[in-house]
Amino acid sequence: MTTLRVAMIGYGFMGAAHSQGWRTAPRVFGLPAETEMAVIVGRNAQAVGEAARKWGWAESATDWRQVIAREDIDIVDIVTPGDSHAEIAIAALEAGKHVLCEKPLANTVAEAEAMADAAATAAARGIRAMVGFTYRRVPAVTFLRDLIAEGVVGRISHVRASYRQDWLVDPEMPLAWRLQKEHAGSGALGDIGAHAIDLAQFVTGQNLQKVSGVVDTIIKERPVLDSGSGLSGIAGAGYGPVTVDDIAIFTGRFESGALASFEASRFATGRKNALAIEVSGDKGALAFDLEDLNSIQFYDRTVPADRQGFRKILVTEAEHPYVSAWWPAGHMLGYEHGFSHQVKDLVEGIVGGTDPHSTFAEGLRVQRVLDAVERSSENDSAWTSVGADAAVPAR
Ligand code: SOE
Repeated sequence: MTTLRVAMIGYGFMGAAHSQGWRTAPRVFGLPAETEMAVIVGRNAQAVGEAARKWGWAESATDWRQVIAREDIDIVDIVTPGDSHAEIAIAALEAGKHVLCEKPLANTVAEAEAMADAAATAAARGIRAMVGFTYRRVPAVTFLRDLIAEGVVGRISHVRASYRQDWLVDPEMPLAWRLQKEHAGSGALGDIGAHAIDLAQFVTGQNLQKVSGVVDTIIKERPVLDSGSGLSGIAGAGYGPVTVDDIAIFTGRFESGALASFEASRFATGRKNALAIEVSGDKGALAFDLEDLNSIQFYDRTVPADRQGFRKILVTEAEHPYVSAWWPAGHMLGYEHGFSHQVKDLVEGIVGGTDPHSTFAEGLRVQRVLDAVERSSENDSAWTSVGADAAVPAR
């Protein structure tokens, strides 16, 4: 059995989540290749050394270019802020490494286009590239997608998707990298709105064609970070400008003509990590809520009227993807399991010679929607075309 040696670039929150996936997936799923957590890379030698020891990486390093040039590295896992995704991913693909890149794919459409082109070129050499929309890998989400594909809701008229958090309601929350456009590309829109957009396109199998939206920054200045705080931010004192959105609200129209409403907010007081989607059709409706991630809600209009109502379906049976590797029916999965499922699908794609979804092309599709929302907001919320990516199959 071959061994795939992994280098992870970055060591923040997603570094912890991805490390959990690399540690756990090989012990839960019968993967078709061995994987080794070879090296973790970060700029601060002491901090990344501590991360290596804490999360189980064999080595730590501070120069990503030197690491991706190593012959003994097969996979590069990018969990850095968005401003370095394109440079690292393209260099890794050109060096013949398989790439897993955190979402959103990039900070701009131009960067995402270059990454998708590099991935297409690399695919011809058997190199795989994947972007980390892990909520697709929650069994309940996959089941919701499969039911829609079976036609249980009929013709879709409306999709509602929202991702609401409240970690910025405190005005003294410091000016972290996620609040700086040059590092993050955008705010709630790209960070969590990207998940809502990808989810809506994934479960419906349709791409958004045009959007109309508004983005807003509620608190314009925040305390700059003490460089010793561990958060990558602006070293110094005083306050600095927030240069990204705190809230994004937009509508969309799918290629079928169905309408969608989206909300991405970091000011939704009381909502900690509330991703939710509801798909309404002429035969019924389906809904998923991350705060109850082991189940879906199904409304069936085809049963007698006195029996109609949203009913909860627990998605923990062994028949569902990923579930049988974990626990018996009714024993719940959590947020972290999607990262193990992501590792499973990537390794199987690499060994099987297939591009695991979500591909860079699908990540580019999401990037085009993000860009269109920002252009719409700059143009008095006018309807704005997402732009054609005919080659991107909506899953
Ligand atoms: C912060 O908003 C964040 O960590 C996102 O970056 C992740 O993608 C999301 O899954 C949880 O919240």
